[in-house]
Amino acid sequence: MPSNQLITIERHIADQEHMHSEASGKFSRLLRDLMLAVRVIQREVRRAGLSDIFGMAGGKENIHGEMVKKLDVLSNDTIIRAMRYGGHLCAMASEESFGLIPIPDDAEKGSYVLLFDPLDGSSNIEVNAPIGTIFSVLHRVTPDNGSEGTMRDLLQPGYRQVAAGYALYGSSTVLVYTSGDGVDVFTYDHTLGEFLLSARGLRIPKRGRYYSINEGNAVNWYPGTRRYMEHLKSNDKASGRPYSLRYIGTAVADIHRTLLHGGIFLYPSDRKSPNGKLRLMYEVNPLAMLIEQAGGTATDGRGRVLDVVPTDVHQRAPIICGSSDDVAEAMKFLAEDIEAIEAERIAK
Ligand code: P6P
Repeated sequence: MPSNQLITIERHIADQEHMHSEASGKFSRLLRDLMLAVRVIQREVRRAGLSDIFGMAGGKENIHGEMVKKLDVLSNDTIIRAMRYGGHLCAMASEESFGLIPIPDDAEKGSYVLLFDPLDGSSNIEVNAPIGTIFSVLHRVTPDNGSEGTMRDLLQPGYRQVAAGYALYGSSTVLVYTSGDGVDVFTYDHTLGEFLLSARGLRIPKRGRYYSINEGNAVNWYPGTRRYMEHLKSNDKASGRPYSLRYIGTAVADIHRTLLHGGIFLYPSDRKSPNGKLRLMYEVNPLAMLIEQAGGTATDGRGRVLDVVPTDVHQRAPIICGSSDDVAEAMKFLAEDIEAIEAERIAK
């Protein structure tokens, strides 16, 4: 619900500190430092058209072989620089970095790990479409004794996240965040340089009227996905069909609309991408935590996606998420795909 109070995100995080008894303020300082990085990124995103920051970062490729744009590199470096000496992290991982990002030898190692996609939707940079930053915070599982973090601290299932959120650089810059006690929305006030609380306890509608999927992948869809899409596009006034298609191609933007207006977002398993396209640790898990905290559902087509036990920090995961009634209906169709996927796997 809208908030008419004047509360900055720092104040809000400090107020929520009681949620993390072991935090001793470190949790708040972690988020405070992350918000500084987001402010810097949003400044550069807003200036991107002015300074020569478009184009490729000297033709660099990221670990997925994708040409990396300068803003990706800058965003990645900004977060690392803002976080590595804060004393609250023992390790990081990013879409733009190969493996574990260590905390420097001369820096204090803390109790948390941070996983992030520094600039989600970078293919939309040049066309001025919304892009975003996604983050996920976990408590370390190795001894909290000031030692370096390990891959074990990073590779935890999504239900163990202690906080998750995203910044969406759209017509305004919003930050959507949860630390397990519901979803709160903050809007950036450029005149103050502050994120101000704009909605508290965001709840996703039980059902929506939008579906969000890349229809260009239809040729690769399994039968259940195809039948579900035909169902959504057929006439049935009583259930509000046909739904409208909305697909921006930036997960943060498509999920933000789904959170506010309801409906369903899908990047499912298909014959070309058996594990979907989105990355589990720093895209799917944080977005799924927000959807669930807002009262929605997030599945990988088999079960709760937050229950998936990761084996690689860059692994992909199918995601079907949004309004609980819409996802429940989708699963009636997609259940058929599980058999088709299994049959094709055995046949190979
Ligand atoms: P496609 C952006 O590159 C991204 O990782 C997500 O933000 C977005 O949802 C997806 O890829 C779009 O992928 O295949 O539809 O272009």
